[in-house]
Order: sequence, then C-alpha cells, then structure tokens
Amino acid sequence: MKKYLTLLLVIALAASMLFMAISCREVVLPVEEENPDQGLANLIDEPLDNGYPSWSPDGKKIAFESNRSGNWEIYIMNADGSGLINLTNNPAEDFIPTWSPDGKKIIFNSYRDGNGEIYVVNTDGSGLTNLTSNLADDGNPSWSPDGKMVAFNSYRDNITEIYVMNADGSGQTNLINHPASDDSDPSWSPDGKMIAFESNRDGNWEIYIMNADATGQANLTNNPAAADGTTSWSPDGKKIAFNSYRDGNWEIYIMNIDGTGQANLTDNPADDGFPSWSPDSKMVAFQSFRDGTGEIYIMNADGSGLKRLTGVE
Ligand SMILES: [Ca+2]
Ligand SMILES: [Ca+2]
Ligand SMILES: [Ca+2]
Ligand SMILES: [Ca+2]
Repeated sequence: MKKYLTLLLVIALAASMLFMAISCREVVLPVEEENPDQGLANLIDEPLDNGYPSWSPDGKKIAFESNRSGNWEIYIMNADGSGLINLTNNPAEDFIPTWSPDGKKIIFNSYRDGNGEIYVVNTDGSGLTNLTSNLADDGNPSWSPDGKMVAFNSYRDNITEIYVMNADGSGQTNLINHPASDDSDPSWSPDGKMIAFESNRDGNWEIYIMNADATGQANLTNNPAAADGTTSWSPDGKKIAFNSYRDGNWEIYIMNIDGTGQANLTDNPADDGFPSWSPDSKMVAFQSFRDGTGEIYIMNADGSGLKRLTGVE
C-alpha cells in the first residue's frame, strides 16, 4: 500500500511539474497544438530535456536550456559537448538563451519575477540584469548584429507583439503594432537591415520577413496547411532555418530569404526544433526527441553529419 501511495505521489508530482512547465511556456503565446513556440512543449514532461541551443560567435561553445537539475536553467558547454556549466542557478524557470554578438553576454527568458522577463548576464554569471521589468510576459529575445538593440515579443498589449529596445532595456517600442494577430520570435538579419519573425495573421503560423523599421512585411513560407515558426537567420545572411509541422511532426527546414528552396533537414518521425547556426553557417545545432529525451544535436547545413552532444556523458 505504501508503495502504491508513493507511486501516486510521484505521478501527482510529475503531473504538477508538467503543468507548471507547460503553463510556463504557454503564457508566452495562446495555447495551440501547433504553435511553433510551443511545438515541443507537449513533450517537456520528459524526465530530462535539453533544448534551444545557441552557438557562441566564436563557434567554441553552445548555450542551451535544460531541466536536468529539476528546474529550467541555462547551461553552457563546449561545442563537442564537454565542459558543462550551469549559468543561472535559480529555482525559477530560465530558458531560451541567445549569445550576444560580441560573445560576452547571454540573453534569456526568466520567470524568477513571476512573469516572463528578459534577462541578460555575462558568460561568467556576473552582471545579471532584468531588461524588461514589465508585469506582462516578455520573451524570445534576439540581438541586433551590432549588439546595440534587442528585439523580443511581449504580451503587454494583451496580444503578442514584437518589440525592440536598447541593449540596456531603455526605449522599449512596439515595432509592428499588428493587434489582429500574434507576432513573435524575431530574428535579426546579419546585416541588421531585416527581421524575420513568426505570425498567425493569415490564420496559421508562418514565417514573415520585414525591414528593421517594420515596413515591407511579407509571408515567406506560404504554407497554410501547417504551422511554421522559430526563425534563425544564417550568419552569412543567405538562409533562414525554421521549424515546420507540415510533415506531421516538427522538422527543421531551411529556405532562401526569398522563401524559395524550402527543404527538410531532419526528416525524422520524432520532433526536431529550435535551430541555431554555427558562426561559419556550415552547421546547425538543434533539439531532437529522436532518442526519447530532448537532446542537443549538431548537423551539417545539408542535414548530413549528425552528432548528439547531450545525454552522452
Ligand atoms: Ca532556473
Ligand atoms: Ca514581463
Ligand atoms: Ca504555415
Ligand atoms: Ca522530425
């Protein structure tokens, strides 16, 4: 009987942890089965999950999110999977890390203040700063290539909109002002002139592109049958990697910046997501559940040369 009760307790605990983990993600955007920002969230009850890799500008390190300690933290490892460091060490949820263009800082999402905020921290753990300090959920930060600005999405207008701010958190401005739809997950082009993002303005999630002043907004994926999202611009400026559900599970696709040449890089029945380019644009780091738990993998930009980095230590 005691064993049975213990099992029940474990199940109840796991269920509440799953609920907390999912609600943590779901407040960023409304709940949808195929919401690109949550595409993999239905699987985050996995006992050990590593996701959202971000390659350092010198190519030597990869930052990522992991719940291996029992809550979400930002970790840094060498690009071969060795030398793991927990950067955040906070009982609240910390996730979605992105390396600054100068390699000195990591920007990330945190719920340590009770709502989604964008924090920045030096890669040695010092200088932790809340940039958004807003009671609504703020998330998905992306640095401008000169490191002077950060694009992000915020729910402060009761719908998800793309904002920009100076890198010190000042000058927060609603960039798109498109209250009829959710617009999120901005990714700055390497020349700083354009921003890719995801939007459900046409009734399903698509990748859009626009000038950095929000003019010239255009749908790149044009795939009404399934969700597309989670943009990552290649450092050479030529390609955009993204997630797509068009094959019935999450895959990593690549396309030219005019939307042509859309190709499936992962082609695996498990969920694959959150692509991040190596600085030489030759490789892509990503998350996959193909081995059961969420793990970080790298592959060549044509899908070949797959290598698993986490969960092998
Ligand atoms: Ca944490
Ligand atoms: Ca906030
Ligand atoms: Ca679509
Ligand atoms: Ca897949």
